[in-house]
Amino acid sequence: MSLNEQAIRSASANHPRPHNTTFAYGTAGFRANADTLDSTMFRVGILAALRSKKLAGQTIGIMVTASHNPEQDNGVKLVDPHGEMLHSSWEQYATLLANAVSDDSLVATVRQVIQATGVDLAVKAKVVFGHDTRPSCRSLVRAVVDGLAALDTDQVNAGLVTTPQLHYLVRCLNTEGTPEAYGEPTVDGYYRKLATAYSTLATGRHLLPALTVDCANGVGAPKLKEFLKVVGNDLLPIIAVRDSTTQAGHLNFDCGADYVKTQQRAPRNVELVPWQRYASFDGDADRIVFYYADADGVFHLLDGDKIAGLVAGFIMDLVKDAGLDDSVKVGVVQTAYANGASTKYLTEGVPVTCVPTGVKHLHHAAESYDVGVYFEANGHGTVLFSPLTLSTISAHSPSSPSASAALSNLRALVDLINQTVGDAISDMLLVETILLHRQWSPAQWDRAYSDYPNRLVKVLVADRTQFVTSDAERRLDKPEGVQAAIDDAVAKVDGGRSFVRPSGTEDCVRVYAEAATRDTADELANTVARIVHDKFGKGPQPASFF
Ligand code: 16G
Ligand code: MG
Repeated sequence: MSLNEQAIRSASANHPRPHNTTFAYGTAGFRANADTLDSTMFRVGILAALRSKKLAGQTIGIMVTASHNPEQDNGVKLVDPHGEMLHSSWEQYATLLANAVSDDSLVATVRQVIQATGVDLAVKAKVVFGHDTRPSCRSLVRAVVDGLAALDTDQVNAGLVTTPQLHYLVRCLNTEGTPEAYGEPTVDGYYRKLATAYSTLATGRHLLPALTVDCANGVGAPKLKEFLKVVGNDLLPIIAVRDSTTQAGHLNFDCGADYVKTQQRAPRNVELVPWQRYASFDGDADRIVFYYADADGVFHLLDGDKIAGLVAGFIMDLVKDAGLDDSVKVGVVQTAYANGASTKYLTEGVPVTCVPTGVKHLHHAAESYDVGVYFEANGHGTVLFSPLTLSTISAHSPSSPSASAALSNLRALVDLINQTVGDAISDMLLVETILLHRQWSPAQWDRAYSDYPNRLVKVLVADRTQFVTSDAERRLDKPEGVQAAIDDAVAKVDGGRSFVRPSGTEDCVRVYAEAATRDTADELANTVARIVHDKFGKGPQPASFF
């Protein structure tokens, strides 16, 4: 079969590329102001079709979302057959296609990709796509569909879904009818799988007070409500707030996981009742953080690091109680943003790996453990069970009634966790399950360790590509000399740690600092930010970077 160049060219004419814009496939796909993205969406449709053809017609996923970004932005993430992020070797092709300057050069670039990757055009492509609640999704999804049609692709429209639901669908569609079948490939199937697992784990336990969930005014709101109808309120008392998806400008505005984590405070106008549990999703519901206030009204964050500690401890206990601790080992994967106190706490009980920022890195590293718990501090994460571990868990025969109870809980946990990607709804159920089993208040969960004071700041630089890191982003190799200056600054501070890395989603460099006290952490962040800004900064240097 040959390439239908004419189909591509004429469809491309309806999706002209904006001038003077360069697109780059970043940490999690393309992300930009929605007005600039029509041509990119069209081309992503083409790329997904090519990727599917390359992988023998397996289903590829496309999610139109800009996650926690402001409402006027949009973006797109590509999902590989197992439900994981697009393989990094194909990111360059995404970037090439997005930047082809004319309809003709787009056709030439498609040819180039086909040649470089050995795509067989005779294979029928299959793609499933979905979108979040942004008003711009409607027309951008149409552009995706045009791209898919130009390569005569079989399409499944998943409609309005959370990002992790789309990942789940991809994996289900590709494993349906095989021994690895992941679940029924529908959103209802997703709800039923999670609800059944949660009911197994929660039934008969003494209920905790209701959890208040801030849905970031995004897709998590309707999807959480759909799920609650399936699971029923008796087992899972939840109060949803910031659940408006129809009012313009509300998405992620002064609420949501990113706001709560970076501002270290509750969503605006959400009054925290002391000692009650709260959680925030982000705009596409693939992240979650928890928090509470103490009797003095002081805000306490339970972020991805705290979730990782809670989850790893619980799974290790279940594995031990089930009599599997000789054959199933738990490991944790973090990034340099993990609070030093969490790393110290975890290392006392489990192996801990540090990898560069971005889910693809964490996911990959977690695959090397029997049970790999991975979480970014920002609340994105999940748990992976290796294929061997899954068969060990399903074949094991317990030696006592208590081992048997632990084993059935472990089996239900495998189904409760969305193993394709971090999932706010699934992670929420996981945390709720553990708190229910432990009968813990958020303050009891928080007791494991106290975070070191820390500060994250942005520095605007002329060219962030000058910044090259190593050692899982904890050291700067380039520009030369900067790392030595950072080392000097860190050495002067009690308990100091600091690193600098270029953002993969915004045009800036990020500086992280932590130290023994609030003041010294803040001071260290400013000192290191000044080191960067003095030589490479753009615009006037602020008196303080936060
Ligand atoms: C993206 C990543 C997230 C990471 C963040 C870092 C995925 C699905 N998402 O949102 O994991 O924490 O980028 O952003 O990989 P930064 O590079 O701007 O600091
Ligand atoms: Mg997100």
